[in-house]
Amino acid sequence: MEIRHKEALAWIEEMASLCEPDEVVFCDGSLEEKRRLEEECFKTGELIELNQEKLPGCALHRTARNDVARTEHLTFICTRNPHDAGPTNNWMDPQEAYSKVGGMFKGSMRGRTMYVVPFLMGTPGSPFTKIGIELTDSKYVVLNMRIMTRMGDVAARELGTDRTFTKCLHGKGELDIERRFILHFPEDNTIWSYGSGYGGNVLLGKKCLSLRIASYLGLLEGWMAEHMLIVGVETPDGEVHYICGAFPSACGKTNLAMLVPPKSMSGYKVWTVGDDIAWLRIGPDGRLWAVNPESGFFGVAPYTSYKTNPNAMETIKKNTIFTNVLLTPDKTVWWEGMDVDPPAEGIDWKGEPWTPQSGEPGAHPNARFTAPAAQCPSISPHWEDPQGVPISAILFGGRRARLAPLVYEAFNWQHGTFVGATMASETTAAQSGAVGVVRRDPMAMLPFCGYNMARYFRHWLDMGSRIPNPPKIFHVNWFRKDPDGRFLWPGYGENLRALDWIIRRCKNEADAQETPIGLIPTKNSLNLEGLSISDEDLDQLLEVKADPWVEELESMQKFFDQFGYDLPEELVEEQQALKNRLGEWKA
Ligand code: OXD
Ligand code: MN
Repeated sequence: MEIRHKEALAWIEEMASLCEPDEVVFCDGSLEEKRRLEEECFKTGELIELNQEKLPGCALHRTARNDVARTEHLTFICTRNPHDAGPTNNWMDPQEAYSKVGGMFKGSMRGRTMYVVPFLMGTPGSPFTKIGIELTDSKYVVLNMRIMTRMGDVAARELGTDRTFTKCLHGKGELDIERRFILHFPEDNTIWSYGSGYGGNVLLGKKCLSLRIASYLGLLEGWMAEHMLIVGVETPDGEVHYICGAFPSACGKTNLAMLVPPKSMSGYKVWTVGDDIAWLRIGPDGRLWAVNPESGFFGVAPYTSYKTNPNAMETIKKNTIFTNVLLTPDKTVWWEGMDVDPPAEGIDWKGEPWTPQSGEPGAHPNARFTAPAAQCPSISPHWEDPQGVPISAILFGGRRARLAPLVYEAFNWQHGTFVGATMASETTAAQSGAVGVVRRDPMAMLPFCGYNMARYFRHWLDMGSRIPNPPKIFHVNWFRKDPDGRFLWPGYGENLRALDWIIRRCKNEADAQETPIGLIPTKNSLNLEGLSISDEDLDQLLEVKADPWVEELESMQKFFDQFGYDLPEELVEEQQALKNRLGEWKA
C-alpha cells in the first residue's frame, strides 16, 4: 500500500532533502519487513537475538549510557506565544526551534536509511483515532513502533489522500546529550526529536503524539488525552466496571492494569484495556468513554515478577523487545526484582561483564520491555472497541510515603479536578534527575501536557460541566509508610480491595465517612476478608490529620502561584474550602 497523500509525500521529500539519507524506505508493517529489519539489527549489534527456544521472537537492545530515560529538561513546547506553553513547560520559539534543530538534522542521515512509518493511534475506523507518520533513522524505533502502534499499510490506508496527520521526525543524531531536543509544535501538528534513542523520547506516537499533541487537539476538539491506565473490574455478579487511573511514570500503572485478584476475592476478574494512555470522549449515552490508543506495552522491567505482575510476565514471553536489561549466559534476560536468582554472571545493561557481587545493578532501573498488548492474558475482549469502554471512575494517585490515605472520594467533579490538579508524587527512574523527591504532578500530566496547564485545568472543569453522567473521582495511595518506613498496605493484587470499594461507591452500595479532603471508607465498608492487616495499620492508612494537610496547602499554593490569574477561579475556591474544612477538623 503506497502513501497517496500529496501533502504527506511532499513533506517526506522535504525532510529527506533536509536529512539527506542514502535511502528512503516506506514501511508496510509486514512480518517479512520485521524479520528483515531484525536480521539487519542483529548484524550491526543494534539488537541481540535472544534464546529463541525460551524467548521466541525476542531481542535485546542497549541504549547509549547517557540516554536511558525521558529528558524533560530537553523537551519543549514550541508555540508562537510562550504563554500558550505555560509556566510548567520548557518553551522555545517555533522559528528558532526549527532553525536550531533543523541545523542539527541537516545531513544527519548521510550513510543511513530514513524509514517512513505511517501509524495509527487507535483502531482503524474509530472516531477517536489519530494518524501520524514518523520518519526515523532508527530500526529499533521502527520495530518498537510496530508493537506500540498499528503501523504500515493499515495506517497508509486510513491516511488516504486527505486525512490530517501528525508530522513526526526523529533522528538519532550523535546521541549527544548536548545535541538532544524533543520539540513539539502543537500549532503545526508536528514533532521533532533529535539526538536520542530512548523510547519515551523517540517512539513519537506515545508521549509526544498521544499525550502532548493529543492533549492540545483534545482542547480544540472537546475531548481529553490523559496519562491513564484503563482497567475493567468484573464483580462476582458478572458486571464489568471500567476505571481510568492517572499515576506518574513508574508508579504501578501497568501492575494495576493487569492486577490478579487475591485468592480470597476469586469471584472477581480484572480486564486490561490500557496501561499508560487514555483518550476520553463523551459518548451518546452521556457517559465518558475511553480508548487506549496504543497497541503495546512499554513497561518498566525492574521489579516486574510473577509476584508483582504475572500477567506482564506472561505477556513478555515472546515477540518482546527488551531494553537495558541484563543478558544471561543462555541468552535470556534478568533484572532486579524479577524474583528469581540472578545468574552467576551476565552482561549488564551497559554491555559490561557483571556478577551479583559487582555491586552494580545488572539492569538499568528504567529498563523496559516492549510487548504486544494482544499477548496479555488479561487483555479485555473490548480493548479494541472503536467506541471505547464506558468509565465509571477516575483515579488519581502517586507515591506518597505520608499524608494521602489509601483511598478517598472527591465530593464532585470540580473537587475531583482540584484533587487531580494538586496531585504530588515522589520522582522515579522514568525521568532523568533525582529519584524520590516529592514533586507536584497534576493528573500525572506535568511532563506531558502540550499547552498551558492552567488552560488544561479549565478544560477539565469545562468537560465536567459537559458530561451529563460524569465518572466519580477518587484519589488512591498504595505507598503509605509508617514512621519506620514500612509499607502499610500490601499493594499489588490487594489493591483490588480499594477498587471494589470504589465500584460500590459508584453504585451507592458502600459507606463513607466525610473528612476535609473527601470521603474515606468506613472501616467496615472495605472488603478485607482474607487479608491480614492490623487495626492500627488500617487506622494509619485511613488517617486524615489537619496539620500535615495545612502544610500541604502551602506547597499547593506555591505550585498554583506560578499560574497567576490564569488559574481557574473554581480551583481557588476549592483550595479555600479545603482550608476552611481543615480549620474545623478535630482529628
Ligand atoms: C512511560 C513514562 O514510559 O511515563 O510510560 O515514562
Ligand atoms: Mn507513562
